[in-house]
Amino acid sequence: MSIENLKEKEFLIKINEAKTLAEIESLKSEIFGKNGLMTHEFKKLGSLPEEKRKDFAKKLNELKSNFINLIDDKIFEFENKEIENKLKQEKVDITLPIRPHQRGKIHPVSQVIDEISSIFSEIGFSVAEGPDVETEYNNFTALNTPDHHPARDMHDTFYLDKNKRLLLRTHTSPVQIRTMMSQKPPFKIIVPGRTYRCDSDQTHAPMFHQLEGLHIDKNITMGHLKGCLNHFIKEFFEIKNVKMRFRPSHFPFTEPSAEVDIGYKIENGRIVVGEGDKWLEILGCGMVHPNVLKNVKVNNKKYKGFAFGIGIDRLAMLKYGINDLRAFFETDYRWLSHFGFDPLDVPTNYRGLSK
Ligand code: 2U9
Repeated sequence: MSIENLKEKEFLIKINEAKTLAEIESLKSEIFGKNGLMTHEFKKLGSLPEEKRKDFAKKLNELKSNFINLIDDKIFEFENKEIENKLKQEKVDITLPIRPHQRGKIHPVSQVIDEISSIFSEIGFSVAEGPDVETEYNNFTALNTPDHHPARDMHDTFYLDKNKRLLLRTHTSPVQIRTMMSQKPPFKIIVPGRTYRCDSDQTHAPMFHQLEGLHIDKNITMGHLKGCLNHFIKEFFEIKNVKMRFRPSHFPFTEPSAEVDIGYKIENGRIVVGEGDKWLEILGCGMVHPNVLKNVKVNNKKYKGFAFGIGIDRLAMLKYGINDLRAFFETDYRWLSHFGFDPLDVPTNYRGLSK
């Protein structure tokens, strides 16, 4: 059976002969758009007598998937061509002479990671790192976030296989899991690194940076956590005092959990951190959940500890007055020469972090 109104053959030829992405997109809307031919035919289904409806629907669905496959193949072909052309045009001529007046700069995110590492290494933390591609066990299950836990959806995960066994880590926490599984307590580490969530707008990028901390030992309390974070914030913002508050919160991997706000005010159009009557959320933290310790075979009667997590990109924006997150990842040399740091000025606490 053929559906006359659909001009099947005519469209098949048109799709095959389309020369540009725009042409194929316009054909797609002619067929599937709000007033498209296919849409019209589907609307007819309701008014057909029952004996005809089944056949007609079958044929329509066959045609639909036929058209969709053809159109998608064409779109794929055009998009690939576009990328190939772009790559050809953007080819870098590596034989060009160097430009001696231009020097490389340290990206604000790297600068902030170096600054934070310097602060924490002074108080006994070491830096741990791990892979960006993780197992769902290390990223979720071990962190007291079992299958079907709502927090899994909230993380908008990039899964790498159909069975959802491999993924791009949604936080740096799997590194703490790896460390605790392969070494013996006590643990006192910070973990900076790239993290990924399927989320992108003005204030979110699909790849962003986190820094997490973990301190597990005998007799560690929430008091140690407060003291540690208070010290960190003062050192990082290079201020003597900081107004700070802990708000109760919830994370699957810590209990109790809290979010930390610091006081701020706006003075002459600039943000002043540490004082003022406004509050700014800067990190999340808590005491490591006993289930997490059990999962990594750490005796949770003998050992306890705290953990915290900070978004590095936002912290860099805050400290260095950068207001567009997207510029961070555009590799624009002009932006970097403005916001970047001298590679020879390695941040240390005694010399001053950013001066
Ligand atoms: C282990 C146990 C506990 C890490 C934590 C947070 C709270 C947190 C966010 C801050 C800003 C992520 O980048 S962000 O959106 N993180 O609020 N992170 S506690 O807790 C852990 C980690 C590892 C084994």
